[in-house]
Amino acid sequence: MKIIDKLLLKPTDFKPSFIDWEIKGILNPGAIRLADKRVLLYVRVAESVQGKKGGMTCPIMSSEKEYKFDYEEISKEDIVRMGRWGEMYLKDGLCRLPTISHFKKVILAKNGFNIERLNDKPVFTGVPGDGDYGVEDARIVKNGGNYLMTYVSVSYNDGVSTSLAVSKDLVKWERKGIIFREQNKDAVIFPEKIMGKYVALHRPEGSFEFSRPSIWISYSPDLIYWGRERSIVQPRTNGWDHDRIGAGAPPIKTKNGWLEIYHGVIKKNDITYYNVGALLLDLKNPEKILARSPLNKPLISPTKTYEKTGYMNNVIFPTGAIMDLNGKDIILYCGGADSVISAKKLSIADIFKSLEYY
Ligand code: MAN
Repeated sequence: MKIIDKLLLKPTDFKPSFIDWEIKGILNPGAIRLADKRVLLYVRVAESVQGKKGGMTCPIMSSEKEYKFDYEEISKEDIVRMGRWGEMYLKDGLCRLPTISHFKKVILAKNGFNIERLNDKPVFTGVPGDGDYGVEDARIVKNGGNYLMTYVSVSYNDGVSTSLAVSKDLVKWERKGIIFREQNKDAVIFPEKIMGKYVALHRPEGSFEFSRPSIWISYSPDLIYWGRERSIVQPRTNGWDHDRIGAGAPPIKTKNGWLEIYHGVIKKNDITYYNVGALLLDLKNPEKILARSPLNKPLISPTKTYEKTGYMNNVIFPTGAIMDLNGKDIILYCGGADSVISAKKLSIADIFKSLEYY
């Protein structure tokens, strides 16, 4: 498959929020084409604060209005073990993150590849009760007259949930709170209602694991109350998407069906890989899977240096997709190794050719 790939953004392109903070990653952006055809990204900035005596300092949002924090000091003695992302599992059974994230705005030229403007000011952050420990992985879609943004909110009482914010102008966001409760990530909303309902894909996770984390569908009359849920796409035994999967970018409408770009995870010889694949869902009934990237052939694998090495090695994580102005290609915006953002242009015809049809 021919892919035009560009490393778009990296931590050194931005200034940390405070002088004693450090940017660990610029990753997993929401993307939307603006009315003037330029492209807006909401990039996730993950920052860390060095703790005292080898421990960790966890900032916790303390203000509705300003980017201001209280700090939880975590001493080395309190940490029982560290997770894959450096999450700290503490003696009292709770977990804390090594980074806190917010969104910054980037404007790209019409071609989706050239940076026109970077803004160091946070444009969307957690607030107390909605992302006390930050907001992550925006997915932005236009539905009717509204821009809808789903994002992971990591909160003191509500854990790792998915929240929704709605905007008319991509400037003022109205927070609607949690729409998919913990633990739930990778939620994307379709760009239009189907059979009179809003439709979302999301990825709940439980600790009582009968099944591996999969992509679920959910419907809503009003964007607030979601239901009629079921798992519609599952990880596959012996596939590149064996361990867990999650929706990537909001679905794109094509004449053949909804094109959904998703990520799949597999651990091989103790190394974890995040690959990218595609799904084609029926336009009228998105529960019906028409086609999928084959078991042995993801659409894109982490082969670039900036996907193989970084904060989390071997990760490509697509969260944004827009149509190229030629109407034939899509441009994906992906996190690379949880450290950087790349833009990748692929032809939709090539994607369709690569799929296995059911
Ligand atoms: C995982 C990773 C991190 C993220 C946390 C909390 O550990 O996806 O990037 O910060 O979950 O959502």
